[in-house]
Amino acid sequence: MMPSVTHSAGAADAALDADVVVVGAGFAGLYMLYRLRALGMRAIAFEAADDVGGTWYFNRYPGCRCDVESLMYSYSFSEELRRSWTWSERYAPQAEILAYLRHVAERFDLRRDIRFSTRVVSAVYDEGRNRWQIATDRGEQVAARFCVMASGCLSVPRKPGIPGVDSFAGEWYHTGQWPAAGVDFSGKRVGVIGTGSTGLQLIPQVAKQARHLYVFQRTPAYSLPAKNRPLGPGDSAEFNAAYGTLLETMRHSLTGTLHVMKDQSVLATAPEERERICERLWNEGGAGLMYYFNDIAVDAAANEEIARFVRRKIKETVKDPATAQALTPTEYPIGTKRICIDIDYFETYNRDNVTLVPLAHDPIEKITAHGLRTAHGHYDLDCLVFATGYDALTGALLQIDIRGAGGESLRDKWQAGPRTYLGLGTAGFPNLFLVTGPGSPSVLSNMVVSIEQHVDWIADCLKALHDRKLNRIEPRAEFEEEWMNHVNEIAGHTLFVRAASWYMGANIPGKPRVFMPYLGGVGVYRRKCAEVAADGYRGFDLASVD
Ligand code: NA7
Repeated sequence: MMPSVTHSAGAADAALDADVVVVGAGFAGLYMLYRLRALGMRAIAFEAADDVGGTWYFNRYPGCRCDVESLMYSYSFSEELRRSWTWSERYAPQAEILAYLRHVAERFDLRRDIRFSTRVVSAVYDEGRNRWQIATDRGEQVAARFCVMASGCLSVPRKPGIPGVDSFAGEWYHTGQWPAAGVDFSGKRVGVIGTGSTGLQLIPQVAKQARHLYVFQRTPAYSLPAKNRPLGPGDSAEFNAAYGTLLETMRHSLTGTLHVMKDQSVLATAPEERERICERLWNEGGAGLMYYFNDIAVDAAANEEIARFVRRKIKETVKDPATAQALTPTEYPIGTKRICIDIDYFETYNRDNVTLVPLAHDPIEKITAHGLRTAHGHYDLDCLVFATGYDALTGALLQIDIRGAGGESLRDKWQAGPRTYLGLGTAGFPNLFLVTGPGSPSVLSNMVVSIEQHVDWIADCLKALHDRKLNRIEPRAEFEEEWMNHVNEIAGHTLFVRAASWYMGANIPGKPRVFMPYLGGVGVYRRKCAEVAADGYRGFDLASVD
């Protein structure tokens, strides 16, 4: 049975019915649609943008690229697809990743099941009919047996509540909602607020254009060089030749990549040997340095050794000693805020047209019509860029009014932080699936590998329900409780909980501070999910109602 939903939009065809509603048409939503179609289920996806791509649609800021290597950051589900696409660089730029996702949508004819420029505003579980009632901002209503949230972990941009934030009279942009037409900064005085992964990618590019660039830095970032380079036919051929083995390695690794942690401690390694390893990994580029030794994430002294190595590199790169000092992170362990991977970030501060404004001793007082005032002065600006991040992991879910059995709202249930079973579902919300939800490895992993694992699990689960003539699945509260304890216990053994990161919700005032992703590793997690499924979906209540 093929989907019968057409591509027309609007309130005219209200009260559509589908087996599954998918929210979002990025990497997760597209693959979910593909799997649902193969199962013969009627699926309809809603996407706020006017095309596919999700995160890669909205994040068009200069310098935006993936910080996982392109060859690993690709779907694995279709060999034909893999052979039909060639990445041009080690770390693909945003435009190329978006083109890849468009290629996927076209190749598998997925667009016909997607309603674009349509935002889901509520999802209400109707207990009597055992259906989700989905409402959109265009007035559509769809009733569906199942609802899959493929709405992204980093898809709700956050503009900070700085006094006067809306009074700026010049042009302003958030990196997560970049204009499709691009922005020309030539001849402009530009201010960038934010030095996370995004700021570090953006700053070198803006510096090349702007008359003057002021970087307003609250917390300095640890960053490793990408050592980006063009990929030649030989790179893909080599990867493809070993693909089966490489894929298995990624799927069973800690992070869903080819970084395989050694059984080697930083502290048990002689200093000269350690230096040699760090130097080699630094020169190879990418995140390898973070995943070689086995104690960086758990032992403060081990972590400090690696942090010191990176600090020394900053000092060697940045010519002005005061700027180098201000760019050097010291207040949190390396890797506990997301490690950045950059191209010429620190080098950018050697340019005459770039000024670092460290906010530690000169905090922002307010944004004015003409720029930005700190405690010590006013910076006149033509453009202001917010690289200030996202309401991560829960933002996209909680901006939808989701109501489960008995009308309970997800916002209420998650008031003290998200609670899930395996990051795949949450008790009290039957037939609702989360792709890379909180409590799963999600943002601590190669998202494409994690997305495929989740989508496969969900699709297999839907098939199992169908085969057993069941139509209702819901996580059991006690299993959710146990899973959350496990997630918290693992996080508590690491240094991650020592940093005020968006992993902890610390970037959003008032957001509960709980460590949201699962730190047990992609491979371990995959095995646990597979065991749960093999054990008849242990921890879920299954039923047939109606
Ligand atoms: P992040 O990692 O949340 O970084 C946001 C940056 O903005 C960070 O440096 C913040 O400083 C800074 N920020 C936020 N609010 C303010 C205010 N009010 N004043 C000054 N500075 C502020 O977001 P990114 O977009 O860089 O990266 C998100 C993920 O997207 C990334 O990890 C990849 O996975 C893709 P703070 O550190 O909070 O002091």
